[in-house]
Amino acid sequence: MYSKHNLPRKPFQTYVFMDLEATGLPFSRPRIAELCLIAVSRHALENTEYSNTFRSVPVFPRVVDKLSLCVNPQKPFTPVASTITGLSNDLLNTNSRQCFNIHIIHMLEAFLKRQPAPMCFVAHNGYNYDFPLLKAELNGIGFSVLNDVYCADSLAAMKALDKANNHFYQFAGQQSISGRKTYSLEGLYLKFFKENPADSHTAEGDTIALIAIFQWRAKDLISWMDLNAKQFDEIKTMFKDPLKEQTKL
Ligand code: DCM
Ligand code: MG
Ligand code: MG
Repeated sequence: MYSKHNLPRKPFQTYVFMDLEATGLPFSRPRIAELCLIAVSRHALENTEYSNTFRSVPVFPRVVDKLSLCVNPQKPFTPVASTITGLSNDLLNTNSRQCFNIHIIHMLEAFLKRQPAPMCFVAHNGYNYDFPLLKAELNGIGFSVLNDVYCADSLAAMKALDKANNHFYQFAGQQSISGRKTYSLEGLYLKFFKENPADSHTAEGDTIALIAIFQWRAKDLISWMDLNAKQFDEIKTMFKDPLKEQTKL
């Protein structure tokens, strides 16, 4: 557990769960259309409660801070992205959403300043999608760092824990037709709780589902992230110059 300057770091005090919706997959150089952050204390995660029902979804922490925003992506959605998210350029324009701008930075900074440090962003597939995409948007308006924030990918964590423990943890979700195990958010949720998560592919719905699957193995995931989280500074941007992507709509 080391900080940027290779000094020992305290265990994370806050986990900031995050999900982004955007105009498409990485090859399409997507732009953010919705962002949700839910900050939960280490204490709440370590003391996860369950209602009595067998295989029930863990009780959602009572004390959290939430930030959920819709953003005008200034780029056309791919048809698939629009269908799964329920968002479209028309809908965001009709509701006069602003683009990813300085006000988002101010909100992010203020939101993070209220959380006890050190803190860690957690996103599912975050190393391949959410963190590099957030980085691209921040770079696009001239910000490269979020000071002293770490980040960890829950999908990478679950794969690593499964591998290290000879699949004892069995994080892998439903078997797909091909027989391959999937670590998708929906697959894991369905496997753990025998029901579908609510509001899939909305930023808040996916963030809430992520918190539930994290709570299911909170102790192991907290330990893994304490050891393996990366500095947000270390994350490579998904692409350069998102503003070049701007399309007249
Ligand atoms: N996405 C996509 N096509 C898919 C899955 C996702 O274009 N089959 C894009 C649009 C989503 C974003 O990735 O807004 C984030 O995915 P998720 O909703 O799983 O967080
Ligand atoms: Mg996601
Ligand atoms: Mg999502």
